[in-house]
Amino acid sequence: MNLSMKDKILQHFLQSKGEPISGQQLADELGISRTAIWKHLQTLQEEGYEFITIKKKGYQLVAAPDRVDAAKISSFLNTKRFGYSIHYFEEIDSTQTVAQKLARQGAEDGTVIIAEEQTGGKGRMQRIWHSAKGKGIWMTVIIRPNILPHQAPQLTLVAAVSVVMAMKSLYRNFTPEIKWPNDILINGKKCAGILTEMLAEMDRVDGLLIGIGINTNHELDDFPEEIQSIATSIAIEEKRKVDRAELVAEILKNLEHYTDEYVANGFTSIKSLWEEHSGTIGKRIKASTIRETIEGQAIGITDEGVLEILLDDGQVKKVYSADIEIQN
Ligand code: BT5
Repeated sequence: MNLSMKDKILQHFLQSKGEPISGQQLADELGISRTAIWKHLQTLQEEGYEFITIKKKGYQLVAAPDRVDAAKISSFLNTKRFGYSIHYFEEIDSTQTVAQKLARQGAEDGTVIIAEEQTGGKGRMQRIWHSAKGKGIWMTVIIRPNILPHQAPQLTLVAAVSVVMAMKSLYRNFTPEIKWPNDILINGKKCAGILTEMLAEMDRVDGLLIGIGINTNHELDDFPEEIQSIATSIAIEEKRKVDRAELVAEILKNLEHYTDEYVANGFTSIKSLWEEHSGTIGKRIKASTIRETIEGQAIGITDEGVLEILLDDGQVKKVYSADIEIQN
C-alpha cells in the first residue's frame, strides 16, 4: 500500500480504535524520530483530526473529520489487490477523467480514485451526476481483467452486484434493488449509479474504469430540486448517517472477488446473484435505446448480461444498452 508517512501514522490511530499510542512506539515501528511523529500529528490536527496527550500512555485520537481518504479506507480494507493505491481529492471535476489519465500511465489493477466532491460528475451519455461535497461516494476503480471488448458491459452488472452485496452486509433497514443495467434503487428511488468506460483496442481490453456514485449521507434537501423526487440516500433509508470509508472498503472487497470469479468462471457465476437482486425482471418496462423505444415484459438476462424483453406480439427482443422505465 502506497501510504504517505502521515497516512501511515493516521492508520495506526484509526486501527487502535481510540486506544492511546505511545510516540516512542510509533517512532520505532515507522523508523522515524519522535519529533517527526509530532510534526505529522500537527499536520493532521490542521486537517481536522484531534489528538489529546495522555500521561505515560501517549497520544489518543479523539475526533476525526468525516473523509474518505486513503488512511481511512485502508483502516477497513480487506482485499488482496484492490485499494492498495488510492488517489484522494477534496474536489475534482470527475474521478473518471483522472482515472483515464492514470490508466493510460499504467495504473495497477484495483487503483482507486475518490473525491469528496465532483464539479463535473458524469452519468451515461453526457448526463450530469450530482456529487455533493462530503455526502457520497464518488469513486472510480481501474480494473484490468483479462476479457474481450464485447464483454465490458457485463462488468457493469458485476459492479452492481458488488455494491448491492456490500449494502446488504452493512445495513439492515432497506433492501437495495438493481435496475438494469446500472442503477441501484431503494424503494423505487435511485441511490447509486454506475458508469463503465473502457480503454481498449479492437481485440484487447487495456482497462475498465468502473465509476461508482452512491448517495450516502444526503438529507433530501442536499439534492438539487430536479432530482429530489427520484433520488434517495443510504442515510435517508437506513435512518442514520453511515461511514463512507467502511462502505468503500466493502465494495472493493466484493468488486475484487466478483471480478475474479467472473474472469475465472464467466458471467453465469454472477447471473443468479444479479437476478436475485434485480428489480427489473418480471416487470413491465419501457426501454429507450438510441434507435427506438420498446415496451414489454422484462423476462430475464442472457448469459452475456443482455436484457430480454417479451413484446406484446410474442417476440423476444434483446436489448444491449438502454434506459429503462419500470411501469406499474
Ligand atoms: C449513472 O448515469 O447513473 C452513472 C453515474 C456514475 C457516477 C459516478 S461518480 C464517480 C464516477 N465519476 C463520474 O464522473 N461518474 C462516476 P445515468 O444512468 O446516465 O443516470 C444519470 C441520471 O441520474 C441523471 O440524468 C439524473 O436524472 C440522475 N441523477 C444525477 N445525479 C444523481 C444523484 N446523485 N442521485 C440520483 N440520481 C441522480
